[in-house]
Amino acid sequence: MLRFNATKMLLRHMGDLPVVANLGPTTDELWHAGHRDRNFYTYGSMGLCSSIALGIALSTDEKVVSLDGDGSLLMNMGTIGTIGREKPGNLIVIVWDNEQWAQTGNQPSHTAYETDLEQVAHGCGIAQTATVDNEEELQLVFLQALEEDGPWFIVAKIEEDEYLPVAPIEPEMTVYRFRKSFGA
Ligand SMILES: Cc1ncc(C[n+]2csc(CCOP(=O)(O)OP(=O)(O)O)c2C)c(N)n1
Ligand SMILES: [Mg+2]
Repeated sequence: MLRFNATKMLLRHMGDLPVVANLGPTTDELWHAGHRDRNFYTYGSMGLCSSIALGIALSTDEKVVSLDGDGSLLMNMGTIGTIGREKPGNLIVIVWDNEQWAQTGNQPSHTAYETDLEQVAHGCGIAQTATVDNEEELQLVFLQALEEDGPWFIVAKIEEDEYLPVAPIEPEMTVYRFRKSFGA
């Protein structure tokens, strides 16, 4: 599965829901798939994607989608425990798992070895989990996650592709646009 194609598919089902994107190509591909006020791009903030999404989920009744990365989540694995503790029913975490820290030189991450992030989520008390390796399965579980209470934790196994051009993101504008979209 390719992250860009899968991102476009998710956006087609997402309507106006807020989405937080991991730094680097995940953010770039979200921007290219469809720039919108409710995209929160986390340039530079490695490891904080799902933490930010958790905070947003706790402050709104809308579903909130986190598009995280295996390497980033591994660096801040405590956030999975916090999600399991707080259990926001409206949070959907999708981990793009290419089993590597791709953008810094394709170093294999722990998920290329024994670490199974779905089992970690389960062990942290998150009941709604899945691991998928193709777009059809991801679509099915995502549609279910949009309908049913979570928190959801979905590991999406992906292959690396050519990178798209870096998106013209300005962090201050991201915060301004995003907050304004909630009426703040
Ligand atoms: C605190 C911190 N450490 C290291 C980096 C450098 N860095 C940026 S992205 C990245 C790898 C991210 O891996 P992953 O989340 O799996 O995304 P992928 O590159 O595979 O798309 C690293 C190590 C950083 N930005 N911040
Ligand atoms: Mg990765």
